[in-house]
Amino acid sequence: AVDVVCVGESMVTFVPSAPGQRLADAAAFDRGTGGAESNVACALARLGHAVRWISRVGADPFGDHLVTAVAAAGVDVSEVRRDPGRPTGVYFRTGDGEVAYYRAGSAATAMNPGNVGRRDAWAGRVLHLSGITPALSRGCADLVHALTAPGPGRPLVSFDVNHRPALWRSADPRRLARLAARCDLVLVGEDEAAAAWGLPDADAVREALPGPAVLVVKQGARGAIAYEGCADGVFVPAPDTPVVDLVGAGDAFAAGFLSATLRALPLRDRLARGHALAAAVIGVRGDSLAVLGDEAWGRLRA
Ligand code: KDG
Repeated sequence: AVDVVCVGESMVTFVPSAPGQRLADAAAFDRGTGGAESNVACALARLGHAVRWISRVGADPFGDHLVTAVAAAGVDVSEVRRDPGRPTGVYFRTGDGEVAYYRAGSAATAMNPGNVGRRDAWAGRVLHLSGITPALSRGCADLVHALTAPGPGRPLVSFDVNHRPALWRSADPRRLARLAARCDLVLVGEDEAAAAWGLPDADAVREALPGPAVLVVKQGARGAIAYEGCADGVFVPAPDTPVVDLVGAGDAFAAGFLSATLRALPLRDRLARGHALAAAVIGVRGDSLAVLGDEAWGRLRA
């Protein structure tokens, strides 16, 4: 039985080998793997859950690398399709927000409701999606719409808003709020909610999104507030942790929160698990926790 299905694009990532360099100046890059949903999938698998990642990658060496890397974390990649006609997406980033995507027309942008079926995407206890996917193409937006529609057998649908301004450009980010409203668990940063929707704080986000059974509003280094049902928000502070690279913190948080959700832990513990995973990814370079060894994972599983 599958616990969690994650659907979304993954990319090979390149970060300047010399920290602090701008993309325009860097001559050497370290390769890694990125992609919000596969980051979540890998972390959940390393925490001991049965996870499937559904996506499309090119029939190219970067596609080989992604499939191998995600499978190595213990994720079921049997539903990842290889597209000989489109490349695998790649992206370059620094540690402080500079991003250059090369993903337009990538294999994953060809996902749509015709090639990713509900039967497969709804096969787990949880389906995890993010707001990156609807920004990739019309087909991807239709897919997220189809997978978040009500219907018999729909699992708990988790949605990380992941507003990426570089992908939305002129598109209206309120579309993200409409998609989030259809989901059962929504994760969003307070800064994202302000930038995308003009909402000033966590309570305003809950007012604007009363539907999801659970809403988590992350407040960066301060902590996170979660709302469940019509109860007041519960705040859990984040641990004080040295920052090496913030990218991937949201994905790790989502994985920790989802893992604790699968274990039916109380809300406070779900938030604490989210923080613990986020702290682990913040302490290492790269988008994911792929570099953590077995011992570190053993501690995170405990
Ligand atoms: O959360 C980290 C992701 O944003 C990163 O791995 C790349 O998925 C990505 C994206 O589209 O920005």
